[in-house]
Amino acid sequence: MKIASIELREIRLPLIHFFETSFGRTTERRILLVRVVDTEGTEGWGECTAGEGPFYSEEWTESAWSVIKQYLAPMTVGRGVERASAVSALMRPVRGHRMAKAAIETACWDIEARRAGMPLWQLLGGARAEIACGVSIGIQDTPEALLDKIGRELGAGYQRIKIKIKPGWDAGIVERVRAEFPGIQLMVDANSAYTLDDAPLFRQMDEYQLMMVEQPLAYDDMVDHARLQEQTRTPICLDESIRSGEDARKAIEMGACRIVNVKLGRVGGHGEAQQVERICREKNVPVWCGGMLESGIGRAHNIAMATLAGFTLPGDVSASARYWEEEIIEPPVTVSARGTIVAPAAPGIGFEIKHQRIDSLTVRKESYTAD
Ligand code: OSB
Ligand code: MG
Repeated sequence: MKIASIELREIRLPLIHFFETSFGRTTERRILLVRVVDTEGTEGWGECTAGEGPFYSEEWTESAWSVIKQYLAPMTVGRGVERASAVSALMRPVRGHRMAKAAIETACWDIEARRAGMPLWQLLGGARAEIACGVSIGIQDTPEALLDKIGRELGAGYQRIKIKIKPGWDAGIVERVRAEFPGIQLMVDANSAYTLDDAPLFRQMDEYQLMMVEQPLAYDDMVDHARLQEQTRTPICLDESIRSGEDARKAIEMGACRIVNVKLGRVGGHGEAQQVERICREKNVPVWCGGMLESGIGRAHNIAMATLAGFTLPGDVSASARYWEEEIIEPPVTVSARGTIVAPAAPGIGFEIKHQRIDSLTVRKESYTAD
């Protein structure tokens, strides 16, 4: 395929409920969408998963906008590649900025799948047509509100519950959740809110039969995570710290984690996500698909990725209706009563793009074409 143009736009999408992590509260998403068109007129869509501020990682909406505009679009527009898997190499001179790169790379995978007339999940090598779903529940105003939310998500069929923790909203909360819901698959995500000095807290957490503790320590650390894992029974899962297949290999070899959360944006796209999945599978480390409060386009890419064989644990990809009044894709993502999402059978990401809805949410838009 040869890339004829890249259209970059920002949409604003208010969340139905605020989402709070240890690094802050989000009420409205600022999402960058990328539409790539090849020289034969096939279009593909990708979503940049950068946050509204540089708090989950260094990347944020504005950094992604400028690096796409000034570097990534000029490096890719007008270039031809055999396969979507070769697009990352075109952007290799730019260090980091993986979420910005993934927006373009994933759109090219959508194009390749549409041109092949096959669903993206099959093109990626997916091993199953149905993925297992959990939910990620943010920090709430009161413990009662959290217990109420958990009850409702379990009632909807979700297979596992993840709750966000931070200092002051951790062991006491987990104890209450366990008392109320003794048998459920439960895990916590700290988003880097602790240090090794908090090891006693995590030893206390060992009492609550958690499936895993996600990213307790620094976002760029592996060494201290390995030390913490030596002192605790509950598996550590790394999110922020894993940016590539190589990171996954090193983290596993040094004992920094026993489970890996894979996010397309954080690793730079489908090609690198396949590497992470393969390396973890070869080392018998389970992986699952994380979420970044994506709109339907990012959600559709997540569904495709999560069909790969190594994704053996329920992920954070859940129904569109948990986030948005109205989706930007048709149909919206829905979850079955058994807590699963069925991967679509249509070509590409497998959902229709609601162009008018997207236009009405757009606050800025720019196009890049070969000159
Ligand atoms: O750490 O997994 C995370 C959302 C934003 C930033 C980081 C994370 C999350 C989530 C939400 O946990 C998952 C989702 O529902 O999309
Ligand atoms: Mg996380």
